[in-house]
Amino acid sequence: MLTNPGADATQQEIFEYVFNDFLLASSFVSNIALAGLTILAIVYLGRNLTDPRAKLIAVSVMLISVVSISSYSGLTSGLTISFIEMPAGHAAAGEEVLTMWGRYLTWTFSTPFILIALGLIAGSDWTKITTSVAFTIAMCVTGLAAALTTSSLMLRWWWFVLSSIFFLVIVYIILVEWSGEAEQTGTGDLFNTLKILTVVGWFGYPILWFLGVEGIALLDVALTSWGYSILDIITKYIVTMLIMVYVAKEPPEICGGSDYGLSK
Ligand code: RET
Repeated sequence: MLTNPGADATQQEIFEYVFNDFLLASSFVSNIALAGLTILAIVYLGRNLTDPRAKLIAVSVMLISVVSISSYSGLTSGLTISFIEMPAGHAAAGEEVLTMWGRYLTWTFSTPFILIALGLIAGSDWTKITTSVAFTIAMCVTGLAAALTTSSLMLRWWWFVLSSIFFLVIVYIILVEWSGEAEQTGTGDLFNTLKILTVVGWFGYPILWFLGVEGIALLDVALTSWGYSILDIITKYIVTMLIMVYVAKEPPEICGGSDYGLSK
């Protein structure tokens, strides 16, 4: 049943391929369910919020799951999956391998909201928050380029190196800049937990990319996909829940007052 539909596969063939592989399909569907539950939990926990800055953090974390539910729907339907031929020298050279390029594309939209929420909790400024957002977009788009480059193996790895350099900028902002700021803001305890979950979790993505079919092809597609899905559970839903439980109490450390963010 699991015959490879190849590079000219129709969307329906990809859809059927995904659903013939229980492990692969469940790695998508479970995340649709979790993203949906997380959105409902945010609505519930945030129902009494009044402070505009606390609400901004709640909206940011909600958007992570809004992007996620859409991303996994795209993968499930086969819309954002393709079979692409690997270049010469790759472990699967000449074969057409399943590439979940929708993941890399949608991280471009989800990771900025994780960083906005973290930066606001640390009490950082918009210069650093915007810098981290710009670099995560650069990291995800170059990661997408790495996955979709079929002309040369060297260029795939060059994109990977570029993306990794952008990633290190983000790691620096979180570990050095925001950690220090969070101590001063008084959110150090929560930020410390979020920082560990985020930095450790985020390092898992390039490691999986490296070990999976995109990289040295040590892990098969379904295992790689579950790897990403588990990392998503940690870096998105668990991080979101920790943030929302804290923000729901509207502690003064994260509140901005009723005129916060007014544009007049
Ligand atoms: C890639 C491959 C190229 C090198 C690097 C990567 C890093 C990806 C990361 C993704 C984080 C995603 C999250 C998604 C949540 O929605 C693109 C895998 C460095 C860090 C947190």
